[in-house]
Amino acid sequence: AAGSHVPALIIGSGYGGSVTALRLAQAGVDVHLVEMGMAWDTPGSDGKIFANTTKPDHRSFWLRTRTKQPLSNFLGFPLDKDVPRYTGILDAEEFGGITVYQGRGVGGGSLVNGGMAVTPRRENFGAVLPSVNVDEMYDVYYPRANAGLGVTHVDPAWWESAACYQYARVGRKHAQRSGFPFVFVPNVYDWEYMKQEAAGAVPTSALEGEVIYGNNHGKKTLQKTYLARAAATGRLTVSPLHRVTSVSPAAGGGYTVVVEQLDTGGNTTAVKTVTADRVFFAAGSVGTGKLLTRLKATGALPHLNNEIGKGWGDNGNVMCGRANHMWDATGKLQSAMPTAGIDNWDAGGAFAEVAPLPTGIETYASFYLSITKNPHRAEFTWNAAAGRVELDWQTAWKQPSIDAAKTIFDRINAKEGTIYRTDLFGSHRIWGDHLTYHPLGGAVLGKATDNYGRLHGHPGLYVVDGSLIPGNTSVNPFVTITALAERNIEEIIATDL
Ligand code: FAE
Repeated sequence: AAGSHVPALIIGSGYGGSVTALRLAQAGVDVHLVEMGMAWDTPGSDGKIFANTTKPDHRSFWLRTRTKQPLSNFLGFPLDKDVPRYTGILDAEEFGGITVYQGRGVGGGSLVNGGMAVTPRRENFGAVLPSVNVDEMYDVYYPRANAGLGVTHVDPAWWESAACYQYARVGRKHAQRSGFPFVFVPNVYDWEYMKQEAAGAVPTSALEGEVIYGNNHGKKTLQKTYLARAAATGRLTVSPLHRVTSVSPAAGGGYTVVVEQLDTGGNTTAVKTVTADRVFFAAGSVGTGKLLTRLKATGALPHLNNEIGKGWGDNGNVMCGRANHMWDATGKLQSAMPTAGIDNWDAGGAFAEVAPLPTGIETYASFYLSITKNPHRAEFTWNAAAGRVELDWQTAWKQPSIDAAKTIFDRINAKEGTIYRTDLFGSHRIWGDHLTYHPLGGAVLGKATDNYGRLHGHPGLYVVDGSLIPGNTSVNPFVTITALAERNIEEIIATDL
């Protein structure tokens, strides 16, 4: 409603926003959470909330008329198809040199991600967030984040014999035969549920290939963890299908926040104004980076500093597949939740997740998403003539990531006598170097903000999401985003409220 006033408004409901909502609510603050995506709490006509990975429909993509699947081809055939334009769950946001995949809805990226919940190796943390106390992170905030997210390890005995992890066991064999450290990776999926799936006792989700368009069962998304606990305080109000378009200082103190209400076709049906004492930017690296860049450039928030929009990176993401011999079948049943990685970070600058390729048929393929030590950093800038924010990432900047990934897969291919797959990304390409799942940076901690996420120049504005992290986390990012949000909000509650 026009003219309403809230003590705390949070923009976006991913990891940073959900942690902030819970801790503020527990501290007695009434919280208003504004999320541009849908609530994802109501089944469609098929009885399911989320669409299957192999059968994308209107629910799958954010305001597109044609799917843009990360794996665009299979056996040389294009997979994309027309779908009705809808406020679907996965946004394939295109910039000049990169497509950035992001979750849209209450729960942010937790709705679409693989659930891999990885804490970086302690000795690598200094390069991730150099101004943050390492002991505090590993003694207090990483444990708190892992507990809050419900992170657990797969039962190794079950894993060794489960048909759905044959692909991961082949991945381990090949990694170890080439001398690479193979590591188990924790996840937020409910392993007991997955065992029941495998036993045929419950409706399948991970074992049905569900992941990037949402999981109907089994995955502990933020809806089931942080946001459920925040709601239970009675102090949380959530507005789905509401998009923040402006934040500016209010005459009587605090900030005026302009919010557009959307329908499921993406049309604006109402424009609302709210005054908030404090505003927390949790729109994700791209959402927060774009919003702050525009608000600074257009004079809405004139005192933001020149670090706004900078330090953006892709966490060095690059994908590839390998073609195995016939005796190394990876299984026609593949759990969509990865459990394992190949750690060649020290020697080659790459940490490769052994990823599923849940097609429902035997592919003899091993598929990997590598996180690599890529030094390139891009910047968001305001294009006034076009009225949009641009990102100057260049496709060629993925070359260091390809080189790093090759330190693992060239060696495995040489050892096994195998080759790369060229049928997954179109045009006979080996490398999926056109995308990232892990956008990071844009309002970097200690640069655009102080050491706890307070934006310079405008008291009462905070950044709490992945845009604080300067471009790389050395592993999958959401545990680090969560732990950093836990650290920062504790300080902000103690000092600012
Ligand atoms: P995020 O979760 O993106 O939340 C931001 C929210 O803000 C979204 O819900 C937006 O809709 C909303 N929003 C944006 N702009 C506005 C606005 N103007 N007004 C209102 N709302 C707005 O941010 N990471 C891992 O650690 N492990 C994995 O296994 C993994 N797999 C992934 C797989 C896929 C396919 C994808 C896309 C990502 C994956 N990630 C994974 C990355 C992870 O999900 C991501 O780093 C976090 O979700 C980022 O958290 P933030 O809180 O920064």
